[in-house]
Amino acid sequence: MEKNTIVTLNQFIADQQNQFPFVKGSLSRIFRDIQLAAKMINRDVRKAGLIDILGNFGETNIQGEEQKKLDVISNDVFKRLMDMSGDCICVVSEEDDDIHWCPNGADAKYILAIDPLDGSSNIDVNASIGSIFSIYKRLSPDKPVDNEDIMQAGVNQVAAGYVIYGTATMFVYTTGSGVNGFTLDDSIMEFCLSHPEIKTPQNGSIFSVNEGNLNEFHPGVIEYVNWCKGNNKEEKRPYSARYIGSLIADFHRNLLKGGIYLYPATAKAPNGKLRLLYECNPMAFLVEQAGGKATTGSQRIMEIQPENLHQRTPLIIGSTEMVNQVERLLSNVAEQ
Ligand code: AHM
Ligand code: MG
Repeated sequence: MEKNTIVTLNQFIADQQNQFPFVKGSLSRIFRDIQLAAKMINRDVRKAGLIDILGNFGETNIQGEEQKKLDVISNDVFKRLMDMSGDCICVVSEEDDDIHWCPNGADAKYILAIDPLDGSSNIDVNASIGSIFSIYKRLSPDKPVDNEDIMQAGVNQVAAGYVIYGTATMFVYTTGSGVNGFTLDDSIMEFCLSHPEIKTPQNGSIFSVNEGNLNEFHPGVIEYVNWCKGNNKEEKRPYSARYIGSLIADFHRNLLKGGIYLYPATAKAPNGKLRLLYECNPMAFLVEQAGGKATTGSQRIMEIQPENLHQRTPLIIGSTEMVNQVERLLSNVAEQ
């Protein structure tokens, strides 16, 4: 990117259409709508403290978790925009029990999976949160869409990305040809290319994990966390621990600086906490496109065949060499 050149997300997508014809048509319109959703959620997040939309909505979602008002608002924004355009057949959301069928989308090609507002425990304390999206194509235009279309493995994602509402708001996405990041210039309300062709370092010195659960982890993960804290000047250990409890914020930092994020299985939660469709697959697609790696510890995240909408999976994601090291320790312990 030449210095002083301003490339908006819309311009970037228009240019991509020439390079990658599949981005044309309804996919680019879905991007336009996600961008609009991001701006609307950004507006609400920024003024949440002023207009009494912080706090709990008073209901629980399918996972039995309390919903925040902003969770509900963000979920509605995405679905409303998709309903209006008719470019998606349906939306599956972390916040909804069932599939949301878009009234104008019966003949559409795409399926949208969203976590409309991830890390919502951070809303009330003004820490970074994010929206996550992932797009799949229906398997055949000749048959009605069914579970097979909606529950495809992550390797079939057509696009994925996130919006981080941090000190600045950023839109980071991939369509399978690298990862690009755009920062919202709120004086003109446009996402402008700020992080072209993001590549994550192959190794890093940051580890992000909820250490409060350490005693419940697999012995291989415990060994890895202790290894991160061990002393070795050449290997830049001890590593720095950085964990805010907001996947997008932890992931985004590690993506740019090099590092690893772990939400492993615990004794109480043998499949971990994070959801395959809404959180793990999109982040796995992004990290792989940036040169990193995402695994359960024994399987590539994007190769998991989903069996239900709200399925959870352990997630170990980040710089390739760091993820490899965890996999090595896990398999060593398994062999003993
Ligand atoms: P959420 O989708 O209900 O917000 O939960 C997902 C979040 C992630 O953003 C974050 O990394 C993780 O849960 C934190 O969980 P914990 O508080 O158990 O460490
Ligand atoms: Mg979430």
